[in-house]
Amino acid sequence: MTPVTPNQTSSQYEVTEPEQKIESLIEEVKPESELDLEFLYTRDIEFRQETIYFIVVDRFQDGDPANNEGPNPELYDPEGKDWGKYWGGDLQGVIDKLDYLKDMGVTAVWLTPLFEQVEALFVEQAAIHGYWTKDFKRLNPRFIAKGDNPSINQTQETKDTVFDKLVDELHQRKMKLVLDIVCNHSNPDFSGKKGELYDDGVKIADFNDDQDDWYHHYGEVQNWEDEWQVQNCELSGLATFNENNIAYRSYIKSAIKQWLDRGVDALRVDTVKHMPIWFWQEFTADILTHRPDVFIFGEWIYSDPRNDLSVEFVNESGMTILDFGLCVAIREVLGQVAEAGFQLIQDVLDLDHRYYGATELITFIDNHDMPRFQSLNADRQMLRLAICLIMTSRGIPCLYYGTEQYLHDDTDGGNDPYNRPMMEQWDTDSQIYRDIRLLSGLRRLNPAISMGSHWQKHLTADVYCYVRRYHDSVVFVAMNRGDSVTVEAVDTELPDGEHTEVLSRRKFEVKDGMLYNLELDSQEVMIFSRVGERVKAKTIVRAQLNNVKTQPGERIVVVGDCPELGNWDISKAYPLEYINTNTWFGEIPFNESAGKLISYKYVLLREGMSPLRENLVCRRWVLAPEGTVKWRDKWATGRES
Ligand SMILES: [Ca+2]
Ligand SMILES: [Ca+2]
Repeated sequence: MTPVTPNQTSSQYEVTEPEQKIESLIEEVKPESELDLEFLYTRDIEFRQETIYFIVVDRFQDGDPANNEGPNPELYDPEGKDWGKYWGGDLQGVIDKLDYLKDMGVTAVWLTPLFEQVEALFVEQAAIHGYWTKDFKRLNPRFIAKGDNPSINQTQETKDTVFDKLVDELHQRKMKLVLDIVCNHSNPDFSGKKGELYDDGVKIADFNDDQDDWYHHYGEVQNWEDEWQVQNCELSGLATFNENNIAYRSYIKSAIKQWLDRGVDALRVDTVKHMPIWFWQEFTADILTHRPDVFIFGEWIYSDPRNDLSVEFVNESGMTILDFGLCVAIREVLGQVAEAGFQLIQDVLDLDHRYYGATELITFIDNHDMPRFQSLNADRQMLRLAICLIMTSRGIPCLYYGTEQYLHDDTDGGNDPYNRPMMEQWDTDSQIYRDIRLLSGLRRLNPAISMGSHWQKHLTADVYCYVRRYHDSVVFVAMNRGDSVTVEAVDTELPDGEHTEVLSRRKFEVKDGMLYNLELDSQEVMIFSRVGERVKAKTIVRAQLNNVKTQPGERIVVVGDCPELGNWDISKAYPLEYINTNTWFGEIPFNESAGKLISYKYVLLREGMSPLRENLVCRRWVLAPEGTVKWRDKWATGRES
């Protein structure tokens, strides 16, 4: 029973108390138990306060010219003009710019896949994006120092590579590394070598000589409405793994675990809709058993709260996803200035109740697979509105590299590959750079942004005012995409008195919770923040209850057998906060019962009626002696009592 080594960046999750105390408790309860203790009080990474920055490694910064030619100089264009070839960016370049990112408020860096790729052109394109892997246990030699890929079967024993230096430099700055992984496919056909796969330099599979059934052989997806085809057939000729093969599953999981052991903090998972959900459930279970404090999000391309399959994936796969639904709406409203206006964004947020964890979705306005936001709309003020929106809305914001420098190339509408230009400047005084720095700080300071509910307060095609609320913390946002306008009165939920607007430092007077005659300039955005009391305790449980349908006026409390939960006295139970019609959430402080086994259940309180308790004996948990843990529970239907 080895405790998981906490990574260096999440000291608040460390468990320093000796295990023995817990161990004796467990034995009291279940002497024959073979359960791993970690399961009972698992720390869980809290990622909602992070600000993610997504880098296409080859196009960010060339920190090591010696690796540019790689194994095949023909795939490198020193001029940076051939969009299908490598241009020289690498991990040393990322390290060189970490202070630039840190100062901007970036707390987590997502890099395109770093694994060794096929070294060839396929449809005039080299694997600069990293999604054509040849060996999941080795690194792309163009991204690391010469000699960082040692001899066969030794990659994971060498710990002084540029990759390790990157992890170390990130963690020294309290930043996190998001590793981009692909489980669905390896690589396409080039010179008859489709799907040649290696295990740290040793060949283990070959699509064209697939004796051990590592791949599916069903050809290209023909009908995108056919779920079986989408999961089993090929995408653009990529050799598609046969997940029914246990040897394949063991290989891919062992590869990812090795990189986690080298200090990776989070995973971004490619093409999740192309594999069955049972595969992902097994995958996330194994990964989280290996490292419970790893945060995982997937790419379900064009996921949408109206799409049952992508919603099911978020709720049942063990990972969250990139929020394409909100991305599309923001691009329509602020990029293409759709006539319907902000209602399109509200329509998406109104469906948050479909997700168990809407506050953990990854929000973004563009990425490497679509034209950059500014290729839709070059107006810098509109970009500013879009950035302020994702920095203050529910979800975890992810910025595409260069956005802060207004980087875009509009050739052919700016779509792939023109959405991947080389970084050109590093201006730490650009408006967007400064906004992100400010709002990233606000996200960490004010829990209403990272964990709270969303309330629309004023909505026209051009003007959107909303409140984020968690307990007594509030953020009020007003934005105007049109001509200057005066909003007669808008409810801010802020306490009365003078408030300083976050972006402009101007002062405003709030009366009866309202702002009166609020003048919004053309394309102006205003943000107000009030930070309430923060919960402090030895152990904080972030309890999330889903699948409970409440009516206005009803409340949810947690009652249990310990003083913090009222010793089964419902009048002393701990109240949760309403997030949306499907989700209640609260940070519950534990001091006296930290490190102990407790029992609890949820109770629905209704005006004029007796409390409705969950219909189960109770839930049980051994609380971590200190740190933060999460409970993710689903309401067990109560019966009338
Ligand atoms: Ca280089
Ligand atoms: Ca597949």
